[in-house]
Amino acid sequence: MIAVLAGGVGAARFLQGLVRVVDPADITVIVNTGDDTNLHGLHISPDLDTVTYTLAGASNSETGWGLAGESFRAMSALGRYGGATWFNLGDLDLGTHLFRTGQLRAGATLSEVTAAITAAWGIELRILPMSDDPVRTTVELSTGEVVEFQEYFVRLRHEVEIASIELRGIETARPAPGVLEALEEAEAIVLAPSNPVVSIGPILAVPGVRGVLERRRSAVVAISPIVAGEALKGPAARMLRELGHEQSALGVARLLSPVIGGFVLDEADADLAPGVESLGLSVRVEDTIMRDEVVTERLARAALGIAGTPSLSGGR
Ligand code: FO1
Repeated sequence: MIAVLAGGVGAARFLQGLVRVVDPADITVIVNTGDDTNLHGLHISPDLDTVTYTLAGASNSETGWGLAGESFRAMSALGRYGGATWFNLGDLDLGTHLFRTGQLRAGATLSEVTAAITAAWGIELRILPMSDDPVRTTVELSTGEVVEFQEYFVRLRHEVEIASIELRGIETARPAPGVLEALEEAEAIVLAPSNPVVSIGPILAVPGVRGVLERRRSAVVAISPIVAGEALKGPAARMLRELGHEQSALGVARLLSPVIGGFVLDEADADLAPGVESLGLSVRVEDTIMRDEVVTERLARAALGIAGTPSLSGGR
């Protein structure tokens, strides 16, 4: 079994390649819930939904989030009343939020709701939230103002400088059922190419998770979400810099080095390989720009190869 720590869009793209290499029934994805938010009385789990919709082949491929073929009639109706419309919830997407919110209110756990949603989409991989307890990533801007993650990412379009990140509720959050077992049993654990601070970070911060990865680091491999100093999507690069880390793939390797044994760099960063190796990590240099599923499949094989599971990666 392969375990994957996943955020949103980049992780979902990677998983599309992984399922071409590993039987989906042998994959457990542990998804960040720090991006979750409550809007209009609805509980929204963006990373869980992005992974689910993408693996169901139903996601909006331009944006990477939400559903293909969406309409936004409910949002325009909401706008009439002055409701918040900066977070675009499509009419079909609202079906997911209505179901999840109703189930949670009726006493179901986030894990139970997630299992129902992924089953309804016919997804074979096991998709687990990192925790069933509420964790909310908040961002302190350099102005001192503190905003919830989606306010920072969407309403402010992450065009503001940040001073710090806080994970509200993380101290009392328990790993969701199956999370620690999956991390203990996995032949390989892959940190998908997601934002190391606000996507991978919250998962590592769930009490109990970091300890397992530290102990099993030789089976853990990360794929750099930063190529030539930039993120392919989102604010990961500038967040690294603003939080005092080096804004490069080497900066990511350094940040993750206590919990990984291997690191996949993009070809553009081949010159950083010696620096990554000096952290005690084994390195693979690959094309990590996931423009299509062939590239993504090869990336998945490379990641599994470096984690010491060549058998699973098609005997590369
Ligand atoms: N991202 C945006 O940039 N603009 C949006 O209006 C937006 C709406 C949205 C609705 C549902 C959902 O699941 C995700 C949505 N996202 C939107 C993406 C989301 O903010 C990010 O994908 C994650 O939080 C970061 O990984």
